[in-house]
Amino acid sequence: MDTYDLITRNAEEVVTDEEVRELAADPEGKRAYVGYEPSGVLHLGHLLTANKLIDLQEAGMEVVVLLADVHAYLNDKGTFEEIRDTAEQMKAQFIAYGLEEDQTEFVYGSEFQLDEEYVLDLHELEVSTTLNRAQRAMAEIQGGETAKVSHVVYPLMQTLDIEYLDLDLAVGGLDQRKVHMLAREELPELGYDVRPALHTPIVADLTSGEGKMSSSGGVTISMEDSTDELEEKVNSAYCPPTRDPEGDLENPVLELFEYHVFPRFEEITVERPEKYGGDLTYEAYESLAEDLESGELHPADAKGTLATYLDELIASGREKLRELRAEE
Ligand code: NAL
Repeated sequence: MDTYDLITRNAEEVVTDEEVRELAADPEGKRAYVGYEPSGVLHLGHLLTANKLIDLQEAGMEVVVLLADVHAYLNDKGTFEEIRDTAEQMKAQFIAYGLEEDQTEFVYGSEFQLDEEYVLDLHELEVSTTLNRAQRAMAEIQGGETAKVSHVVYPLMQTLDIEYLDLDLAVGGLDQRKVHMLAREELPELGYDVRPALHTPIVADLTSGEGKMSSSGGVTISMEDSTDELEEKVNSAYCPPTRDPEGDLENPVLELFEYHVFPRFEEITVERPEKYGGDLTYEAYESLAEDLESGELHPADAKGTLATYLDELIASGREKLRELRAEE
């Protein structure tokens, strides 16, 4: 695969395409990052951006994972000590998933965000940014609670991190786009360079095909799921055999194949008894999607296969999580 295609595959948006093309022309040693508010258990939402980091490593870039402990603290996710503990667990699960430790730089936000120079730059950004602008940037991340002062500081710090981690590309889910747009506007105010951003899609809720998978109340697949739980969740997923004519609903089963399974396996095999036509193998997502639409591939077989591959993907992270919990 061509480097630009590898860097941008499964991206919902790149800002700007021209800047990313420039990066793709000379990716060696360029730095990309994703930041995560630490959480004790990784779910598929985390793994979607992790897959992108693996693509970028393959393209020759250096990847930085920011364990955003101070951001989680600002977003009221617990005591600082609790957040540091969950960050450790998160890091261990990422490594188990395949972000190799010698190729990935894991950085805690608190390692540099409390330095004098950083804090003074932050205050300068607070002066140059309107409250309204910062609130809008944060709306999708914070999800509708009454904004606290911490919620407007948060996107300003995310903006500064792009400079302080010396990054060439900011990566995040589509819910991060407004923060990255703010960063593109505000970094030049401080005399810093504008950086391109790449956004991954938000996967639809598994049972309804609407909204986002990681939202509370919905069904989420995580490193905590046993093989049986995972199978049960995938089997109850919304999987219409044909595309919704209105186009409002996504097919979460197909999305999981596209964003999670095909990027990590060369070839997918659907095991079927001879009397149902025997095994099917696919090297590309499109051919599987076409077979589902044409009726060649039954939704039940698609789900069974999806569950098997997802189980393989989360197996080592699940094992790691169990080890960590046994130590506690
Ligand atoms: C992502 C998050 C926090 C801080 C960051 C700093 C730099 C780059 C990315 C960052 C977490 C993210 C979330 N806002 O919603 O999980």
